[in-house]
Amino acid sequence: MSTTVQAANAVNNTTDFLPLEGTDYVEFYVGNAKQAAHYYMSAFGFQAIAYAGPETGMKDRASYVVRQHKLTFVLTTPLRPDNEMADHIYKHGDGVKALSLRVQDATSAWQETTSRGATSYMEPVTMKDDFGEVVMSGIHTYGDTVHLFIERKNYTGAFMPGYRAWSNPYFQPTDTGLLYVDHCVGNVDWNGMNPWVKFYEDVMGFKNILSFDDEDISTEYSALMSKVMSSGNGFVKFPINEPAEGKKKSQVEEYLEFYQGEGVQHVALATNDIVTTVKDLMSRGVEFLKVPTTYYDDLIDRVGAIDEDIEPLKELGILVDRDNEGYLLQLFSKPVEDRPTLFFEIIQRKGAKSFGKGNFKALFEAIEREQEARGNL
Ligand code: TYF
Ligand code: FE
Repeated sequence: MSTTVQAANAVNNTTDFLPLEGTDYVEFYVGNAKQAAHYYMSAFGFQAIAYAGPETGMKDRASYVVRQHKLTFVLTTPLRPDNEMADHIYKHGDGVKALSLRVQDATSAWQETTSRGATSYMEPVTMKDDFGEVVMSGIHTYGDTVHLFIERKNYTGAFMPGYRAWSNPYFQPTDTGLLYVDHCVGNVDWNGMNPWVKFYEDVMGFKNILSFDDEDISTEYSALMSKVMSSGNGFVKFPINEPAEGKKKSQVEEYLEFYQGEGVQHVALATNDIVTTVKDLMSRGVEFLKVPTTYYDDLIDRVGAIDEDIEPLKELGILVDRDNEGYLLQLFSKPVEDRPTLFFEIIQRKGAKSFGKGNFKALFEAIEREQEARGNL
């Protein structure tokens, strides 16, 4: 057991060559963006915000922007087969293409990262319309995933130039209390974790704040290793998983097989009231992993006193873990596509800055039951 908790890097000042203000949006490449947008609205409680497509001058795609508090998703689909979007969907199925990061200066972000070895995805471009100006640039990360740097200046339009405001007065689902992106996890190839840790350190100035080795997180079957990378100010956190040798196939291996390579495994969405949020999501059809009810028998012995009643947590299957600074509540959805690839985590932090190590065993056993049912263990 060699979990290492390194000092929180509170000291962040002029040395941060890539100051990030947070996640601007997550863009998904999907087979049918119209229907995917409807799913995130009806099931997760997002609101319609903006649309881009042939009607707005984007001939090759349709993109729907949906939002809930500070959480913005873009659902994009190609309208023809001969492009990068169609290739992405053919290979990976629906998945995350871009983890877009808000910056003050997208030109500097691109220069600082590409000069440190990042491969350019998109040179800085300035986009203008009647509502102002947005500058965007981008670099490649693991697999076919990219980071876009978004500089919004004082842009006042619905989303960005190229998009128009979109809403449907007859369909405005209530929100489910999802607030912002807490972290985004990448699954990378065998022996890929340390090279990608080095990439986030060298190219983006991130720090490794937590590490889990295969001893920490091997269950009877699957095994993995994980290192959590954090931006200097802690606003952006990217854990990186790689598979480890276990008795049977690692859940990370299953992902790599079905995603046909490296990619985003889960996006963790923050709430201030996980019981209400999860009840609401369940009633709208979002499916979650279940742990055995024995998990709750000794919960208070393991995590100490908590503000919440145990009964609703048990009923919904919500997991709890504690660290030096507080505790957290979390729950994981089943994959949201037919391939066992991307899923969501719902997380409520009550002081804790960790990732739920105390839940790994119960969680990974729940994942393995699903793997088993799919015949992939
Ligand atoms: O983000 C994390 O580290 C936690 C735990 O396959 C986790 O949510 C790690 C790996 C995994 C599922 C969850
Ligand atoms: Fe997580």
